[in-house]
Amino acid sequence: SEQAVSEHPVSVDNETLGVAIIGAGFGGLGLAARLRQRGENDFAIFEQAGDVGGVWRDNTYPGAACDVPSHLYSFSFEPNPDWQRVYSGRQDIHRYLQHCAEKYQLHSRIAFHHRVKAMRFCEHSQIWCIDFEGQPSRYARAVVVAIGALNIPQYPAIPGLEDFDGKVMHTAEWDGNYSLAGKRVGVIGTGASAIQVIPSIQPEVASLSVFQRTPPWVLPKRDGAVSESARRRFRRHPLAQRLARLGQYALMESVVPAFLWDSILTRLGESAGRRYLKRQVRDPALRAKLTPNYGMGCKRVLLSDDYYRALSCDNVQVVTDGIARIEGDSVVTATGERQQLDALILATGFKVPVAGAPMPIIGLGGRQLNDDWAEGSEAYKGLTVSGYPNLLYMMGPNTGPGNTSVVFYIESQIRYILQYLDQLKRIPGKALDVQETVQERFNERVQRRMANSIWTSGCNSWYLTESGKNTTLWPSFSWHYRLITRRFSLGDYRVCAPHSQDT
Ligand code: N01
Repeated sequence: SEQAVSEHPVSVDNETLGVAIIGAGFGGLGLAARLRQRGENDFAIFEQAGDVGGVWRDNTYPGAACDVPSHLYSFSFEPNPDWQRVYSGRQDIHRYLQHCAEKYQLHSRIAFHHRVKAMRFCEHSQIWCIDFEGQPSRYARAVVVAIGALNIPQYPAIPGLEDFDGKVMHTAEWDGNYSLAGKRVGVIGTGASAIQVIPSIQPEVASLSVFQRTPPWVLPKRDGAVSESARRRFRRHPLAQRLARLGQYALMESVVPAFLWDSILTRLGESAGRRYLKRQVRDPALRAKLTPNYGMGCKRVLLSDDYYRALSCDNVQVVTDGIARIEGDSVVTATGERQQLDALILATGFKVPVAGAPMPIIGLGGRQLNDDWAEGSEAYKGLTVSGYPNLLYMMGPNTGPGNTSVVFYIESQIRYILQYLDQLKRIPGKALDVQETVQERFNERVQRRMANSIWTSGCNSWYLTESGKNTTLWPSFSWHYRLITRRFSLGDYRVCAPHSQDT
């Protein structure tokens, strides 16, 4: 609430940061590294945890990995010739981010264990006041919210879940001290996290019940180790690595038309998915259960070399009847069937991203971002929101990639933010607020493009708000996003001068 934020007007002094970056994941570290490259020090990162890495620090479930190829899932300004696998595991990505923090000497600029409680823009001084849980408030001219899109676990509303007589773990809150060996385990969900955890735990558990509500589209991942000779080549010839990155980019970007327009490409993708399922699953009854019933791409297309194989194992059963409730140590399905379990894994995803900020953010005239975004979040180019001067979002509304690398988008945003910050230096004491009409026109164009896409074709995905609006994905090619964020235009913004009275 507004009371949570310090009410006193603050003045610009030496204690006021040029930029406060919230979050030390890919976005926050990337921006900070680029600031460092430019010799700038007037920034700090506030991180709620005790380490860098964001989702790659937090999602420690067995099998956690990235379904975007490694060379593409890294900063273009910090290539890593030593990636061990075509698709990296969580730990390798986490180590890469730790390496970036060290190389760019970011630790001295990171305040760990700083969880933001609330933020308020002070019109009197044109600076942001940031309140933390149990830490003194800090002030900054600009705030970059780089908290990631998928960070709050979604617990399913299943009657009796809280009283389950066994171990319950969400994939994003894994308990590494709990052993699943020899246990009767249930997994709820069949999304991107589930298809990674299921094959990883299947060999060690006594039995595995997979509760599937919607069968996903799955294509082969074609993962594998990167040979030592390839790594040597990448080390010696940076151009070879750049070409590998470009190849991976082109491959991923080539699927975008299938999502934007219902086309022959979509049909080809679906038939590849069905052929893969047929090759992997011999049992026709199981195959029928696993056949998707919606257009490919409407939910995230999943890549796996071992998911179907794991589901075909003797100790696994796929339950499709729907979960009615949980009683004692049993999951009871809609048909009354009971599955007795020792442990229940919730691979049920995250709260709809950017549907609201996880903390109160108070802008001009006391308006709250959560109120403004109640019907679905909106920003200009996913980055700035009218009424919240000098607040910048990374991976904000409608900038999620459907099936390519988030890092490409992050780098586009970094470029824009750096230009924004340069502009701020030219108007000391003032702030920039994106014009409402500019933001509105931009979002009308986004939603017009979205209307023809596979994402609004009727399936129920986390991409959509309750009213069916897609406020998460970018409805075009990623190079298009790079193009529109290439140049910062002052004409899109209103310059705000300090008020004599704070409102
Ligand atoms: O979550 P999800 P996720 N009863 O929301 C089911 C990123 N990611 O953690 O489809 C029964 O996709 C739900 O069923 P349905 C990536 O962006 C990236 O897997 O709604 N089932 C679904 O099957 C991804 O998109 C990587 O019918 C219930 C599942 O739970 C995002 O994270 C790896 C239920 C949730 O799937 C989220 O993926 C992993 C209920 N009450 C994740 N409630 C990379 O490799 C939900 N479900 C980069």
